[in-house]
Amino acid sequence: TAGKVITCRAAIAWEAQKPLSIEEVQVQPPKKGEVRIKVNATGVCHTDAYTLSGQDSEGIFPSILGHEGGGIVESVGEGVTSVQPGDHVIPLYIPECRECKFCKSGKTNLCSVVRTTQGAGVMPDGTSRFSCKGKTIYHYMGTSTFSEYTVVLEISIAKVNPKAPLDRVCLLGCGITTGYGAAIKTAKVEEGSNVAVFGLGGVGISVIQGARKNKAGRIIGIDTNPGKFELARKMGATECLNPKDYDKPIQQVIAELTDGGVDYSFECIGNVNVMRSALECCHKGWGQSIIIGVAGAGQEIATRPFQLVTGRVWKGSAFGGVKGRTELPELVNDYLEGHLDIDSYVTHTMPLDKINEAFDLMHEGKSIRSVILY
Ligand code: NAD
Ligand code: AHE
Ligand code: ZN
Repeated sequence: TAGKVITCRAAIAWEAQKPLSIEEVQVQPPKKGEVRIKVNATGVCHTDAYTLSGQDSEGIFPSILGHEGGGIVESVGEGVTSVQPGDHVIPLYIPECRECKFCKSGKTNLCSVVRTTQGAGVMPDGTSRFSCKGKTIYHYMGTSTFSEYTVVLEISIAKVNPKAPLDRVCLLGCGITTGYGAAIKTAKVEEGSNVAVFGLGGVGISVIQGARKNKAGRIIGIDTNPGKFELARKMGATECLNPKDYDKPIQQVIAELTDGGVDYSFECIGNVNVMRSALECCHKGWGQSIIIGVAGAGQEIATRPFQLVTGRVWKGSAFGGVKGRTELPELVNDYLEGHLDIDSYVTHTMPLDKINEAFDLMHEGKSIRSVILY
C-alpha cells in the first residue's frame, strides 16, 4: 500500500451539531516528514464533542475528528527516520520538534512549529491528505483518529512499546496524560497537600490518580453527577461533593472543610463559572488553581483581583505539560508495569459505525471513556 492512495472508512463531521457520518475516504500517501498510520483504536474525548458542538473557534468542517488514538505505522514519507512501518505509535496533538523556541525553552511542552497549519486543519504544506466524494476533508488537531488510516507528522508521533495493547494506551493520547500530568508536572502536588478536582470525567479522574501517586492528603472530587463518585473514590478521592446538595457556593463549602482552602485545585469541565469557584476554593497565600477544561468561543474568566493579590495562583495546563515523544513511552511502560491504571477508564467499547453512541453516552454522563475498535 506504500505510495498508493488508501480507501478506508472514517467518521466525518460534515457540519457542527450533526451526528458523524461513516463514509469511504481517500487517504493520500505521506509526504515529506509525514507518516501514514493504521489506527487500531481511539478514545472519544470531551474536546471532540466540544468541537462538534460548534463552540470551538478553530472548528473546521468537514473534518475527521479524534485525537486519542493508537495505531501502527503503515508507511513513511521522505526524510522520516524516527519511525518505520510496523512501529506502534500514539499520535500527538502537541508535537515535539525539539528545535523550536518552545521546545528548547525547557519551560513548556507547547511546541509551536506547526500550530498555525494544524489549527487550520491542514498539513504544513497547506493541503489535506483526506478526501471524500471528491471533496477536501480537513484534519483535526493534527491527528484525525476517527479514520482507519490517518496521516500525521513525524514530530507528532510517540513510538511506544509494542507489547502495550493499543486499545488501552490510546487513552494516553489525551485524557489520562492530561489529568495525570497536570497533577504531577504542572501543579507538582506534594505529599500531604489537599486537592480539589472539579469534574470527574476521564480528565478529572486522572488528576486524582496523579494526586494519589504524589501522596496528596485529602483529594476532594466535585461533580454535579453523583454517578461519577464511585470511580473517583476507587481512583483515590477521599471524599466527593455534589454542589447541588449545598445552598452556599461550593468554594465556601470546600474552604470550611479544609481550614481555609485547598493547596491545589483543578478545573476539568470547561465551565468558566466553575473556574472561578476552583480558584476561590484555594488557600490564601499559596493555593494554586489549574485550568484544564476548554471553554467555548467568547467565554471569559473572572474573579476579584484581591484573590490573586492575596496569593492564590491561576495556571493552565495542556496535555498535562507532557512532551509526548520523550515522555509518553515512559507512561506506556508505567502502565505495562502496573504503576498506572488505564483499564478502569474504559467503560464502553464499540466499532466505528457506533461512534455516535459514544457521544450520546458522554452527554448522558454514562461513560468515562468509550474506545472505538477498528
Ligand atoms: P467529561 O465529559 O468526561 O467529564 C466532565 C465532567 O464534568 C462530567 O463528569 C460532568 O458531570 C462534570 N460537570 C459538568 N458540569 C459540571 C459542573 N457545573 N459542576 C461540576 N461538575 C460538572 O470530559 P473530559 O473528557 O474529562 O474533559 C474535561 C474537560 O477537559 C473538557 O473541557 C475537555 O475539553 C478538557 N480537556 C482539556 C485538555 C487539555 O489539554 N487542557 C485535554 C483533554 C480535555
Ligand atoms: N481549538 C481550541 C483549543 C482548545 C484547547 O485548548 N485544546 C487543548 C487540548 S484539548 C484536548 O482534549 C490544547 O492542547 N491547547 C493548546 C493549543 O495549542 O491548542 C479552542 O478553544 O480554540
Ligand atoms: Zn482530548
